[in-house]
Amino acid sequence: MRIDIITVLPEMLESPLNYSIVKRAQEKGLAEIHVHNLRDFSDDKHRRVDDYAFSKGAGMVMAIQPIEKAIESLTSKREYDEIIFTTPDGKLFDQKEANTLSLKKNIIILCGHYKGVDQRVRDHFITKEISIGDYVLTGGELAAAVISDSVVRLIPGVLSDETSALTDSFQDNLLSPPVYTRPAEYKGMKVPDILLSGNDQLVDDWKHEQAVERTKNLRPDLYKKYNGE
Ligand code: 6GU
Repeated sequence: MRIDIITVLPEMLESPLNYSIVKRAQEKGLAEIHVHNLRDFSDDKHRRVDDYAFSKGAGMVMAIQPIEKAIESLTSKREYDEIIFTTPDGKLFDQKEANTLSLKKNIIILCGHYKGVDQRVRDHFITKEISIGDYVLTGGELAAAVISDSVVRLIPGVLSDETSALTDSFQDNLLSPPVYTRPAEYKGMKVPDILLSGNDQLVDDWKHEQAVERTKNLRPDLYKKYNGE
């Protein structure tokens, strides 16, 4: 899978996507992440990418020209499955969307900034608008990093069996059960006996029970979905 990210702050995206599983996915050739500086596509002599809104008091708006040029420079080279815009008024991102995106070949993520982007960009170039939660970030860069991270780890071959996405929280609308490692007892705090029993069936039943209990207590909204409500 190839992800092209268009941003006014490329430095903000270099580091978060160069660690751990996402780094390994790129080294294994399973994912390619390319970050592009929007300013490089501005025809303005000062490399400006924003301008005043037509309506008073609306602040600065990302202009259409550099965005069209940046997108065109990519779409002229290969076909893209989605052109995503990160924005607080987009559709809420979730694990289902991450699963869907992980099956795509090429995607573009345009990071929102300032007061917004010229509506013509959204109407004519963007195929999907995504928000990562009901709060406001200073820009779409962290959202693009969140989306890329959650999508890349789902690409087949990226995770080992041990860390398989099948056991992730949210995969079946259940939170993960608690986990423990050695020692079996630390300063009087004990690991549940059942985990030391060696009975795989009992342990699996216990884990499922714990996952259901945790979900019921911590995420009643998810628990409803789990029960098919
Ligand atoms: Cl995608 N962008 C911004 N600026 N704020 C957000 C967001 C995106 N998602 C949640 N808050």
